[in-house]
Amino acid sequence: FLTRPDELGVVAVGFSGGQTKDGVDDGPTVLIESGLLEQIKTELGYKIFGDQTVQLFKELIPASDPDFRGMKKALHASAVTRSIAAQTYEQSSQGRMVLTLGGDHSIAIGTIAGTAKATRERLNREIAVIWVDAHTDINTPETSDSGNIHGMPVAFLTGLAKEDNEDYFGWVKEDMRISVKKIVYIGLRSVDFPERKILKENGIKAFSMFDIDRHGIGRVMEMALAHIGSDTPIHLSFDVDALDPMWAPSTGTPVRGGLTLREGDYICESVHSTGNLVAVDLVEVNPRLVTAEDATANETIRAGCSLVRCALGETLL
Ligand code: B3U
Ligand code: MN
Ligand code: MN
Repeated sequence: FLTRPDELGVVAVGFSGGQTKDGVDDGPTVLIESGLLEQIKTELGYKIFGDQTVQLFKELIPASDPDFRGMKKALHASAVTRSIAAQTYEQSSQGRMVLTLGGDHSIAIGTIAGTAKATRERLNREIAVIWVDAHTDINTPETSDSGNIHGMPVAFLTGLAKEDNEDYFGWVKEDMRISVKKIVYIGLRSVDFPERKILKENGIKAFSMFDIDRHGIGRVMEMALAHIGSDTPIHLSFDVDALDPMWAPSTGTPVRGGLTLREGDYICESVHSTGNLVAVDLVEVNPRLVTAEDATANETIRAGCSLVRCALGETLL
């Protein structure tokens, strides 16, 4: 294993400013209240480090935050993700696996920047990223229709979107970036036209729901891990909307035709079993978006907890 097998650094991020729906800032609170960290300690045997109280980053809200290059609330998102990067860097530098509970997916700018830099310094290695999502989140500020930053994290992390101003993600420097060659997408089914072009032009590896139907999740994971190469540190960034809304309805932008819970768990299990996992994000759980069938958001919370436990080795002990 590339990290200490019994230590976990936790970062709990109640941030919703990368999109426009309230409630995703409650995600980490409900995951923790449902007993996730307790299970990780008592059932999986990890010692937990880091600030386990949910951070809301209200103190980082600027007096004024006008659109910048079409991005909404970019000053705040930049400041929050910069703080998250410092925290994942700190945990990862200690050789700990890092678990970040979100929050919307914009926070991955911080989580991945931090682990990428720490892993370069600690192991002299570039990380690979497995991005499990219905969406590609690779819009640049210029290609984005919505201006929502949760649709842009991969562009900033790969340098496809660049900015000099440190107040607007200019703090993401070369040593925090990842290579387009080392990203693999799984679960895609809602990709904007300009994003398709970006994927093609950069030869980015992507397994859509079509590929999963065609080959099965087992073969897709074999191909995904083969693309990354063995012996490469892996950051798993899991957007709960990759799961079908049957399993995870409480999320901001549900898209039908997604992964079953077992397929999601299998992805997490197979990444865990490589021994190369260095960080996990679970994002976009929004307990305020409830349905007639699930007025409590319980299904989504249970699914989120299951994914995290699988990534931490529950089923493979
Ligand atoms: N691609 C669209 C929609 C979207 C991206 N991520 C989510 N939705 N969750 C956008 O806004 O960039
Ligand atoms: Mn996402
Ligand atoms: Mn998504």
